[in-house]
Amino acid sequence: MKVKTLGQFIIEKQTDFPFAKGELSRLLRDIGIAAKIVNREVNKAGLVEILGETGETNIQGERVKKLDVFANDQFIAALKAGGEVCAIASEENDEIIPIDSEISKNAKYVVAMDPLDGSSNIDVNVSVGTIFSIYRRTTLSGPGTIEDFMQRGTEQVAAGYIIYGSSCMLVYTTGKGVYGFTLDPSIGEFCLSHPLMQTKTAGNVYSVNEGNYLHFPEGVKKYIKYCQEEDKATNRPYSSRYIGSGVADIHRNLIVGGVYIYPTTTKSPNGKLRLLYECNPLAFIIEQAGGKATTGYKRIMEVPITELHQRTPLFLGSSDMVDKVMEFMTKYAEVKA
Ligand code: AHM
Ligand code: MG
Repeated sequence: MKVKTLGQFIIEKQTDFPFAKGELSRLLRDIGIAAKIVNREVNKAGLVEILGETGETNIQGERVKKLDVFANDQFIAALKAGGEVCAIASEENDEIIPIDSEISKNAKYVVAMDPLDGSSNIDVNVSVGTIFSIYRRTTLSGPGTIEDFMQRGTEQVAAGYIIYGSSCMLVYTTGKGVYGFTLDPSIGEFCLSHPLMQTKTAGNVYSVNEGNYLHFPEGVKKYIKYCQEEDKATNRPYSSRYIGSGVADIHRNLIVGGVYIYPTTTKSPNGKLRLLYECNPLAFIIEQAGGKATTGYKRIMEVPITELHQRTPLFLGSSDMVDKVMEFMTKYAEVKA
C-alpha cells in the first residue's frame, strides 16, 4: 500500500485554496514538526528528569508540569521559526506572544494552542494531547495583537489536535473534512491513516467527570441517569468512559461515537475548559466530522469571545446525543444545582 505523508497530503490539498500561497500549508507543517519533538519527549518521559512539577503556577492557578513547559517552548519555537504567524496565544502564557521578526513580517495567521492538554495525566503514562486553532489575523500589519484572537470559532481557518497515545496521531481540518495521520516512528513521518473521519450520529459512550455530579446542572444529572437506564431501542445503558485528557476522550468518542460533557459546576461556574484553544478547535473538528459542539444551549463556535482565557461549558460529540442532553438542559434549566 502506498503511504501518504502529512507533508505530501498538505501539498496536494493546497489546491483546495486557489488563492493561497502555501502559508497555511507551511504552518501546518511547522505544527507537525513540533508535534514529533514533543512526542519524542513524551515517550521517554519516564526515563529522564523531565517528569514532575516545576513548582510554578500558571494563569489558571494550576501546577505547571515540566512537560507542559517543554511542549509550550517547542510549539512556540517551531511557529516562530516557520515565519507564518504574527502572534501566538497559549494556555501556558497569561498574555499573547506577539512575533516581531524579519521572517514573520508578512505573516497572515495567528495560532491559539493548548500545548499539553490533560496535564494531570503526564506523570501516570496516560495519553495527553496538543490542541491548536488557526485564525487569519484581523489587524493589518506588525506583530499580532489580542484583537487578532477575539474572533468567533466560526472564523477558524484550520484546527486540530495531536494525541500522544499508544500511537501518536495528528488530526486536523481546514473546513473540508477531518483527516487523521498516524506517526510511523520507523520513518519519522505522520502518514494518512484516517481520511475523511466521520463520527456516528449516535454512539453509546458518555464521558463526564462524575465526581462532580452533585455540582452539575440538573439537566446533566438527569441526562446521566438517562444514560444509565435500560432501553433496548437506544442501546442503553451507555458505557461511561472518562480518561481526563480531553483530546483522548474526544478522539475516542469521535471514532466510536459518544458524547463528552464538561458542564458548569459550583466550583467552575463558567465551566473549566477554555473557549479559544480547547473548545473552538475541538468544536470545528467534531462539526466537520458530522457531530455537534454546544454550551448546553448554543453552538460553541458562535460564542462571542472577550477574554483570552475565557471558559465555557462544553457538550460535544455525536449529534443525536448532544441534542438529547441539550433537551434535558432546556427542560431543567430552572432547577438550581
Ligand atoms: P488542562 O488543560 O489543565 O489539562 O485541563 C483540561 C483537561 C481536559 O483535557 C480534560 O477533559 C479535563 O481537563 C479534565 O478535568 P477534570 O480533571 O476536572 O475532570
Ligand atoms: Mg487544556
